[in-house]
Amino acid sequence: MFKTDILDLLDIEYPIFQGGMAWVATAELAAAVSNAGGLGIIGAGNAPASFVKQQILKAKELTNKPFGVNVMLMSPFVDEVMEVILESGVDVITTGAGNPGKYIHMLKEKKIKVIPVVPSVALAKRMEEIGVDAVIAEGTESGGHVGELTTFALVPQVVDAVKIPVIAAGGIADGRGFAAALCLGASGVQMGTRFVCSDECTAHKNYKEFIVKAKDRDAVVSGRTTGHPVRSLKNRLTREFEKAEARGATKEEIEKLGEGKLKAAVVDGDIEFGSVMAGQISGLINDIKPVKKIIEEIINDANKTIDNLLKLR
Ligand code: TUI
Repeated sequence: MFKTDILDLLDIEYPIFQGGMAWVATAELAAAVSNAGGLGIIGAGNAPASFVKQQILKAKELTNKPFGVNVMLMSPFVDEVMEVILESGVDVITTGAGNPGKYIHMLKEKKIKVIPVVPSVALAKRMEEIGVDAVIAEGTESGGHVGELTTFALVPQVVDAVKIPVIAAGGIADGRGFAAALCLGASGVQMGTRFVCSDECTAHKNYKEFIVKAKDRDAVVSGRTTGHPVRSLKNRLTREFEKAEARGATKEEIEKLGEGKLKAAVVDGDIEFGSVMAGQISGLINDIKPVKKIIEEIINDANKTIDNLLKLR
């Protein structure tokens, strides 16, 4: 069922990736997703290499299935994190917030699969040229650091531009979104926000409940003037960003406002002044449940969606 090319490539059961979200995507969440047949991914974010190493070791204790690590390329520790990944026998890495070009050669040498997130056709083509295994085309609906194009526009354009598998991300949280992504030519999906609202996710209860309460227009973008726009749920922090940008604050001032705020939200549960990064699909997410149930429901609902679609012919 839904036997796309990435199942054999990654030795997984369902073409569903869990986004490698900084602070949120810990070994516990990644292992739960991999154990349920998807691809769990540890989020390295801005964490030091020693923390990433611990997380990899913990995930190996919790699952025998393949899992990945997301490397956030703007991290000050990116070189050390890559070293840890090369040493510790991770199956696959995804990358975000930049171009992983300079690391490809050493990763390929160790047979580690590389799947970068791309926000554009141009970057997808460049990544294919340097030999990555697949790309994740992430639309601006997603949470966290975002590009400009929507998933609906980006995915089919990337699919037509490259021969490698394309994973769709941004705005997907249920079986309809999964089926739609396959219709656009994707080989699978990556979901972040949906997996935040799982029992196994170690993020603070306040963070999960804030997503459950969110409505369609609550996930807003801040920091466009810095060149690193970030989508998070409206709160006092996003209003501070708005005010700072309106008065023409410098890039440095705006970046300073955001420092440490993701951790404050995820770990300490400060949903008022913290950065509650989440996607536009937050309004669709109304419950917190086991990872296994999330994945099973998506596969069952996608089947129903496609059956209903065929009845229209
Ligand atoms: O990376 C993400 N999402 C993230 S990273 C993050 S941590 C952070 N915190 C504060 C400020 C900024 C980041 C939170 N969420 N998603 C994948 C993603 N990658 N989205 C967009 C991109 C991207 C953007 C530009 C990938 C490549 C790129 O290319 C630059 C180039 O060199 O061409």
